[in-house]
Amino acid sequence: MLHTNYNDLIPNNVNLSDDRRLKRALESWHPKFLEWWSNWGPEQYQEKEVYLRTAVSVDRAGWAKFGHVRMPDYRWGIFLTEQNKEDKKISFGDHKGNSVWNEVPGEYRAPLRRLIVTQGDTEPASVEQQRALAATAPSLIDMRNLFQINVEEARHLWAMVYLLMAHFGRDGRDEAETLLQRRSGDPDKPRILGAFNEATPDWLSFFMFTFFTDRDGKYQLGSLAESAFEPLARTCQFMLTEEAHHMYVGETGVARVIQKSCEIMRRYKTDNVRKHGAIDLETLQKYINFHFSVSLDLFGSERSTNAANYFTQGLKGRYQESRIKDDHQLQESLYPVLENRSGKIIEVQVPALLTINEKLRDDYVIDCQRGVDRWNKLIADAGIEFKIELPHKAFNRSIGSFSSSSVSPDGVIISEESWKERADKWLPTASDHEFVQSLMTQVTDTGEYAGWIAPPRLGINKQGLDYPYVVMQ
Ligand code: BYC
Repeated sequence: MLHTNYNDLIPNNVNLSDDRRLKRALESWHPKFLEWWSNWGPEQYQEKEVYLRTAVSVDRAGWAKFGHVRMPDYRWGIFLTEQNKEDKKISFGDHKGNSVWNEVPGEYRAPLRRLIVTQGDTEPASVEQQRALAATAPSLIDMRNLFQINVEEARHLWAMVYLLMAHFGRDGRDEAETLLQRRSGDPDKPRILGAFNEATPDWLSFFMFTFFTDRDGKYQLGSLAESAFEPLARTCQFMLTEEAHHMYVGETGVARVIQKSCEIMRRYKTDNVRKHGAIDLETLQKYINFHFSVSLDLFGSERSTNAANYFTQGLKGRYQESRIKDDHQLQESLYPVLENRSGKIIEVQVPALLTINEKLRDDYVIDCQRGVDRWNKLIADAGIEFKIELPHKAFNRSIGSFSSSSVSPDGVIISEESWKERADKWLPTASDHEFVQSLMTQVTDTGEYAGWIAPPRLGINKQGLDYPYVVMQ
């Protein structure tokens, strides 16, 4: 047994020091977590000092403490957003108006466990997907951002493991072990959701992943933050504060790729930026098509009785449930979904209760579009005629109504042959991947950047761009 002072090691606001059973469970999980981190977390650089943000409390002063730290010494804490309402009420579903639950109701044990495990599984999965990227980091600040995201995803794993161990007894402890055993992309023990078994082979994919897939995280966590099971709601609220930085890394990362491409197009008066070591906007569009469609799948089917049950049971709400102006029970209302009817995409009205996944997906699409608009503004400001577009919701889907239809990015159902002929124009090909990979060389001099990406506008925590974000000696 490892003798560690857990009160010091795990910053928390859950009275860990008073809960001997939970402490014991975490004590036996902790070395397994560290073993997973050393085998499946970031490759190399574990001994380097990295300028990281650590949460040591949930208040303004404590949730973002910056300093240099070796990643294995990172303090993975357990935090729930403070509860400031005395008698908080459930805001949706059959139990609307009743007090929220601090313990798991027996009848909802299985679905709650499933939701927490599905959420928990994505966190280590993304760390596994990104583990080789530091070797091709385009700058020290990018390498640092990668590591920041990795340690925080691991903290999110801790957050879910805490819920499992504190509220699900023996089953929860077993699930916590299994979360360390599944592996992204492993055909024998894959991660639960599709996108988390895809490779993240290069930095363009990484920026796309953090823009599109982390944004699914924002919407899923936002829905779980509405849960009647208060420990889950408060845990997810706190996770959302960290998630914002991940999406910022994605959005600014893609913006810097665009900026570089536009600079080169203008400087050399050419569209052939590849010749000059930059990524062309057509390739960027293909990456967007891929990552957007794979992330849309993460919301589940358009019609889902699982989601309807989660909603009526009060386990998972809609995004910002309390701001929606309706009865929050959805017994009568309808919601539009798309369907393939005899080779045409048509809109049908479906009982809203069945379309909870679709509503969340629609909220997500609006949010993605805002980021795309900002990217397009950069292109327009550079005087270049090119418009990035999100593909149609039905394009390249593996889950839901369109999983067996071939659909073009502009939303036309096409034959399978036509799809095969044209897919290379829409999705990254092996040769696109090869080209992007050919640009991936590591740059570790402070304040220097790889040729395919512009410098960021700002450093981290008001530090300069030439700050030693990772100490390389
Ligand atoms: N891949 O009724 P349906 C994040 C299954 S990301 C594989 O539509 P449901 C992060 C489904 O399980 C946020 N299988 O599904 C981001 C079901 O199986 P059964 C992660 C899929 O339950 C970046 C069947 O298909 N959090 O945090 O309504 C870095 C029927 O489907 C998929 C959550 O996802 C798929 N994509 O919805 C790090 C929140 N989709 O019952 C982290 C928790 C569906 O036939 N999860 N299936 O065996 C959920 O709320 C729900 O599980 C889902 C699925 C929304 C994912």
